[in-house]
Amino acid sequence: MNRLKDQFESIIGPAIQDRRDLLSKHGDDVVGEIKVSQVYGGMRGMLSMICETSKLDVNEGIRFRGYSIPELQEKLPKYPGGSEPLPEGVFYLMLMGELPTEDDVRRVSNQWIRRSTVPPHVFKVIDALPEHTHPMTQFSAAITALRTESEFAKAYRDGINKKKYWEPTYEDAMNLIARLPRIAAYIYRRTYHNGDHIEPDPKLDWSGNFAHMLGFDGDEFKELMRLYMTIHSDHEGGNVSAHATHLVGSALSDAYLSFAAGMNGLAGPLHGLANQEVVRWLLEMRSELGGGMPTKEQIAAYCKKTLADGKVIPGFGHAVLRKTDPRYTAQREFAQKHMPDNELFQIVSKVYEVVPPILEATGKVKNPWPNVDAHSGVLLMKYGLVEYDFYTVLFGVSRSLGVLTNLIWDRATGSPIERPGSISTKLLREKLENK
Ligand code: NMX
Ligand code: MLT
Repeated sequence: MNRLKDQFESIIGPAIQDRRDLLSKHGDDVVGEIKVSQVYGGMRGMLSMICETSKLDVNEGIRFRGYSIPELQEKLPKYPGGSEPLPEGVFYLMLMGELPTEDDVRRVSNQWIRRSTVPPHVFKVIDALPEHTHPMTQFSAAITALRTESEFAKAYRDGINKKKYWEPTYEDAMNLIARLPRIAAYIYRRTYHNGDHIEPDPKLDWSGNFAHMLGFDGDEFKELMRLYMTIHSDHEGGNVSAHATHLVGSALSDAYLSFAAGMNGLAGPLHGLANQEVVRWLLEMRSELGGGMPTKEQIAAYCKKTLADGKVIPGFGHAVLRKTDPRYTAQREFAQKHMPDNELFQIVSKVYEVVPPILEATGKVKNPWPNVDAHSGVLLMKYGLVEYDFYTVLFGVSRSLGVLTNLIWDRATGSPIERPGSISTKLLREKLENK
């Protein structure tokens, strides 16, 4: 018996009915207008899809099923002796729409342990790539290789009824989430530790075991992983990794293909790769300035040079947020608690003071405040995970929780193939000027 799956099944019917009611009452109501600037401007602010798991407020940041990050930190179950939320809990919350009990979280943990064996051919695919291959490329290739295990692909070939699509999708999502830490740790150990791999410890939780397989067994690092995996898990539906997963999934591509698409999007420097770029930028700045603690004036000059060179300051700005990202704040609080004297943390804090007015002064940056990626790297550096090219893989492991939950919901509610319209500039001009 799979209690979580049964519980989920029991909420599908009411959710579908709820959508039907809304559509029958308001199907022709207008929820927004589309400006030409939005059509050219990356569809910014266009309300165009449903995402049940989380919602981003421009000022307050992300809420998971209505709960802010501080609320998650307070209300979600913790590892015994720990103080950070378990990501198993945020997964349950996103899937079920309600806070989990300690038992619910333990059951999710157990499910993922039970499903965590990675078939050997996936490791062979990773090993076939040159060792210098970027970790995100290895990650994406491994996820695609794991597709051999897709229950949805098999069920579809066997002629499954569309009402049942969600069932093998649930199985694929749970199996994939369970296996990602092992795959990610394998890539890390292969790339940076001479292939000296570490066997999983099934007594640990999902994040604790991930930390262990990476080679970091300290309690503080495990707590960091629990926080990290919780706060990176979802950011409503329109961000590149979530949207790419949803888009590809809408063609009934299985969870493996869809998630690999999302990860290929996360690997872009304006999205998840920004976490490695931040550390690269900080270290380059420190080394160009001769090492040690830079002054605010030196940081300001370096930022202006970055902008003058036609580059972005990584870790700052956001397509939706207009205030400091609460994920940044949660990580800052972790640093204040565990590593207040750390030099890189102090540099990050100074950068936080210096950058916003400089970006504001450009007159074009809509959000001068730091995002999640501005802080994550320095925490990892402190515990010895210094190979920053790997950081986006950590983001990806966490992001699986949100985007795959959404894929389950997409299948459960019969979400259609996504197919927005497009137009050429010539035709748009004719449409606008000949009206
Ligand atoms: N440094 C320099 N210029 C910036 C920055 C920044 N941090 N943020 C925005 N701008 C520029 C942007 O490039 C654009 O310039 P142009 O008109 O010459 O093309 C202008 O300001 C207006 O951009 P916005 O409307 O403010 O931002 P947009 O919604 O287009 O992009 C980001 C959002 C996040 C892509 C952008 O702020 C950025 O490139 N930030 C740095 C990279 C980063 O930290 N990405 C991580 C985002 C979070 N995540 O994990 O995904
Ligand atoms: C994310 O977590 O996906 C990023 O903050 C980007 C976004 O929301 O657009």
